[in-house]
Amino acid sequence: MRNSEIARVFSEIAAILTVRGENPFKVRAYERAAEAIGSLTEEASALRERGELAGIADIGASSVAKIEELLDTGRCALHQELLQEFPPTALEFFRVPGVGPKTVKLLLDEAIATIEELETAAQAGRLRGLRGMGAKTEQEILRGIARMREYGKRADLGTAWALAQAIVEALREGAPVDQMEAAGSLRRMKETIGDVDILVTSDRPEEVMARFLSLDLVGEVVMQGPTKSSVLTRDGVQADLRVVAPESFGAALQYFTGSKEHNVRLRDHAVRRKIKLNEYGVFRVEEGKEERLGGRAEEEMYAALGLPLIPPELREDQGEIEAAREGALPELVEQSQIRGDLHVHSDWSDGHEDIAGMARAAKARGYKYIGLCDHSPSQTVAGGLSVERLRERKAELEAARRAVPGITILNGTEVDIKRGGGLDYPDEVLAELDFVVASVHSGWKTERAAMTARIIKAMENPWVDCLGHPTGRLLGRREPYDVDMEEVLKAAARLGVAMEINAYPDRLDLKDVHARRAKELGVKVIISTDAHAPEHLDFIRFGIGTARRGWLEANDILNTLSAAQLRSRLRRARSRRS
Ligand code: DGT
Ligand code: CA
Ligand code: CA
Ligand code: ZN
Repeated sequence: MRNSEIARVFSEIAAILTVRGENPFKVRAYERAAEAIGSLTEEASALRERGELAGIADIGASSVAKIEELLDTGRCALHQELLQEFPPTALEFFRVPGVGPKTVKLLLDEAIATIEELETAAQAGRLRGLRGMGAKTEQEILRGIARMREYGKRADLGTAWALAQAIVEALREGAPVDQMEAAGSLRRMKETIGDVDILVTSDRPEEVMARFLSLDLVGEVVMQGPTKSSVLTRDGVQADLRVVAPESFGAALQYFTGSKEHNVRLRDHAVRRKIKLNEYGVFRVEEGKEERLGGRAEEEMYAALGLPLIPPELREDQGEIEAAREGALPELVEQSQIRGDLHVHSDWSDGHEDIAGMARAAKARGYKYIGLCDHSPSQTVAGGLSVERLRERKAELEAARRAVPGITILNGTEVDIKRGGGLDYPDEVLAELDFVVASVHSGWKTERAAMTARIIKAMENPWVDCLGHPTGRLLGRREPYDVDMEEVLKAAARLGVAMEINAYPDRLDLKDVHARRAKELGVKVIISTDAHAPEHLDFIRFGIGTARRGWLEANDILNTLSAAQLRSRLRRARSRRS
């Protein structure tokens, strides 16, 4: 049994216990175990063989027992027992944005147990009699179902990335491949991925195909052929593999990277120059004759048009071809330029690792600083720190500074923005901190004007350095809250508050187009992972992808600065607001 399947069982237990109204801390323990298992870099079965399951943070003895039960029997008794009283089809309800545990309980009491039944009931106006529900809720539910179906077919970037990585590694080890690259929306780092497209060259294509179709992660073969096959993985994501000739690898990579809109625009551009582009190469067409100009390397495709290579993240037909023509492509930020992660949780709130452990993991990634941003008191379930606990944390933080030299640990917080725009710590407490991220974690349904005012009021606080995950969306699970982003960005420019690109793969918020607008308005961005465990620090690549899709360069991003530059920059911005 794979980690993702074990994690799913734990999440389902947590979901059902929530509906039963069990103690939130008990529920949270299962959620944390699910997260911990989901972020393991090794299979649980391997850890178990070495007797290391019990050593994983956030996996207690009872969770270890359940994992072993799952590994041995493929089932877990508690899970099965809970499913007795909870129709498995109703687990889908949790995937409908806007439907929470209270609603699920009401629905089950009414014997509504499938998405289809829920949809019919909402359409027929049969929900509005239920406690707390009106015609508006019915509309929200119907919209949520539509959203779920739309998203349901797409994987999040993190899942697709891990999958592509696993396929590439397996083929590199076990098949005669030469060149290999993932193309499509994954290479463009889009926030959700319809399917994974992998291209390879090989002089023994049949062996590559055979190996691909026999990979452990393959759930079902959808289509199989000598040069192209498609599979559905066990996670339900489709992956296509194409074997192409070496002299066409660059052409195929260009073509299958897309986007379709970019390719259409590029071909328009080519036709006017009597050039033909396709997945086999680039050709000059004159008097009915074709002369091959290239296709082995992707650069050749653009060079034939007199253009520099356009980075994949820009290929969305958003002005990139014109910019390339004018020599005005941005120098997109790169991972090597990121010098620190400024939104990291420790086990003082809901993280899985202690302060020194997070610092060591950041240092191992070449970082010069981290911002330790545990939650504030309102986040009771996420272990939000009271003022006393926040001050106690300082002692351990000092010890970690001594224990892990060579990296600056900023004493920070992720402070809640309360409903009126006030903050969850008093100003004199915030003033003691090196770095303050302010985030909305409640009142999602606040209407637009009030939400916008609430956020801007928080940004006016002199101690707030950065607005965390600015629209609060959880891809496929929760809609962004209704906020006037243009107004928020203008306020950020005026107040010198940075905007976070939260790299956690189900957030990616600010999203690409908002990041680009931020840059236009002169707003600085911070790319952070919101890491709750050391491995999460690697999510930075998804935040960088989003920043690149937003045309951002190193000087748009504060965490490309040195620790000293960053501190002085934050100090100056704070003094502007006080
Ligand atoms: P996805 O999978 O929905 O997240 O998005 P993509 O961009 O990966 O799309 P996909 O997998 O359907 O096709 C991969 C690329 O192949 C696409 O970005 C551009 C190219 N492509 C596919 N179909 C067409 C087409 O009809 N015309 C052109 N110009 N390009 C196409
Ligand atoms: Ca694709
Ligand atoms: Ca595809
Ligand atoms: Zn956070």
